[in-house]
Amino acid sequence: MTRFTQQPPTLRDPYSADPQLRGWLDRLLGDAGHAAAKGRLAELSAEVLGPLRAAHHDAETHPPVLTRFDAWGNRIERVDTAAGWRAQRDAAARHGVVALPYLADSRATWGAGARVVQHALLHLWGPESATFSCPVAMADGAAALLSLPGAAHAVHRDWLDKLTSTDPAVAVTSGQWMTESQGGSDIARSTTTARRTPHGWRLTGDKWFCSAIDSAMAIALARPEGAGPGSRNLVPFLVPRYAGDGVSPAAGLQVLRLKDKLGTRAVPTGEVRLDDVAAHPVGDPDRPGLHTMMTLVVVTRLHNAAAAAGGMRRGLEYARSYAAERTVAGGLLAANPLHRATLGGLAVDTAGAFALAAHAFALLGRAEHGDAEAAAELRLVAPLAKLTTGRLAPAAAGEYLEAFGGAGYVEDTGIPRLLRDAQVLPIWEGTTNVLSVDVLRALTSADGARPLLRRFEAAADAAVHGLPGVAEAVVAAARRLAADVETAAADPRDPRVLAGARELSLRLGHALTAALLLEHAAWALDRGDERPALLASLWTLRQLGRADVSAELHEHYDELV
Ligand code: UCC
Ligand code: FAD
Repeated sequence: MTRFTQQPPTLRDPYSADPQLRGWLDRLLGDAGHAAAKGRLAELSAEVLGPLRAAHHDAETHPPVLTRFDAWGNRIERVDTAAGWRAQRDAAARHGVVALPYLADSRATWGAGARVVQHALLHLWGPESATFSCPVAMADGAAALLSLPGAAHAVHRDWLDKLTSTDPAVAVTSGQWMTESQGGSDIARSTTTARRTPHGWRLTGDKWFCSAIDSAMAIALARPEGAGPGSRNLVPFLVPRYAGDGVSPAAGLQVLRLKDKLGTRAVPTGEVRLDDVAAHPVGDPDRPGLHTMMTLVVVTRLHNAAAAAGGMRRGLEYARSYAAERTVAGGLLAANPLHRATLGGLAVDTAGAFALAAHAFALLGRAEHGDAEAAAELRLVAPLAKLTTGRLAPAAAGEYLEAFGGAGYVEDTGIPRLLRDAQVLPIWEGTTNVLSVDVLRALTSADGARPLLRRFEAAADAAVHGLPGVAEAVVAAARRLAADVETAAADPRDPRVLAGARELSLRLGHALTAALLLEHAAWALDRGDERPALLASLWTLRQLGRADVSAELHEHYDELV
């Protein structure tokens, strides 16, 4: 009897096999800038294919374990993680995934573009990181926060140096403790308090979701005693997680439980009790404000978009590989028009998610380098990128599973993880609805939608090179959006406006994506590269024109997938 076997999907080198990534790096960094990054990207890519894939598998199959007490009844609160998780920690430091934008030599080489290079690293590594990309995101956010002028204390500097170290023996990651059981979206309800003592500040309260609880520090929101209610009176505090020995928990800190989660299973996410735990305010505690904390949150939301786009890219790659081997109805799946159209559509969505994430990181770099226009655009692009990619990723992941048939539902193929891990992306770092309300907030701020509306106009011009109907779809969508944005900005608290916030935000996100893809396509056409124009046209027709482009997706499968 012959044993029945199926060919497992293989992975090509994620850097050299991703023309969109390479094209965007050429444009955003210039040829010389991209050339300067190639060595780093190729090195990480090679590691992703080998040791990091193995480490990823190890960490996923050996979830973290919390031991609260030793055999003698002493409280130890030890979190044991897999060797693979620790290998990811080591790799994140060595490859500078957090550090890159903060290093003097990368700033000298790429300037604001260091954030673009960082995004490329995340894109390559994230899907094989066992979600170590989560503590990386929070460490980056904490580093951005500690880089603010208001965080100039020696304690801040010391932690910033560790967060941005490329030496695995020195580098640390951070947690981000915002959520409390009574409200994760509604941070205003936070009850954790901060008390000033002769020996410094002390925090007391319960934090309900604390991811990467093995990290050396966290940034926790707390309300200084005597401060008023509401989110405006919360202050970010730096909390060292461990005592001086680096092993025992900080005095007063308990990890009550690890969450049993649908996905992100390698990440230890704890429920934490703080009872007079030593902490250092970031910024002036007498002048509280959530806006300081939002420096961190904007960074982590961008990482979320990067994770969505990276995960979608990897799902596509696996599905492409499987389709090239699997036979149905007397031929290869990759030759079947309907399957080709299905994967072609996913390739277009993947390209859109990448464009949003890449653009957001480019803006972040420019904003951090003092570009006020970029900062104004980022205010709107950050929630749009997070919420739009956060909805695309689980939808795509569901399709990737289906593309494997039954094998996609079988745990040890590794495929179900794509869906489980994608499903967190629209929840943490602010749900789709909460970010849609944030979009309304941003639309009423100083520059409002102006930067986006300008992009839509430029896109309409660029679209004339695309497939028939593309320019018309952009112009019509832009006109409708301009009117709807004006209505929303006039009275963002009107229940009818609030009810439509999600729909409006997603339409804005899709139109922004079309604009970004078209902008890139126009640049690429000048260099004789027609693939980006195909992607941009298909995205625009599908998302803005609501057209059925199945025949084109089938026809152009080899270019798209
Ligand atoms: O989930 C989490 C970590 C997960 C693990 C890490 C994953 C990383 C990605 C990995 C990839 C693999 S941490 C928890 C995340 N939680 C949230 O994001 C909270 C969601 N809720 C919101 O976003 C809400 O919109 C709030 C809490 C930010 C605001 O609600 P309020 O209370 O209604 O706030 P207000 O009154 O509208 O605004 C209060 C202040 C104002 O500033 P001031 O006081 O100067 O007037 C606002 O302008 O906050 C300012 N503000 C902002 N500033 C509010 N939103 C923003 C913003 N987006 N940017 C700048
Ligand atoms: P709620 O706020 O109760 O939301 C319930 C529903 O109400 C949602 O559908 C939401 O969209 C909707 N809703 C809420 N407000 C509005 C509104 N104004 N308008 C319209 N609809 C609204 N948090 C941390 O601080 N640190 C962490 O490290 C962390 N790690 C996490 C890890 C995982 C795996 C998960 C799943 C969550 C993590 N979180 C963390 C918590 C996460 O940020 C929150 O769960 C999230 O922000 C939602 O808050 P909530 O759970 O209180 O839901």
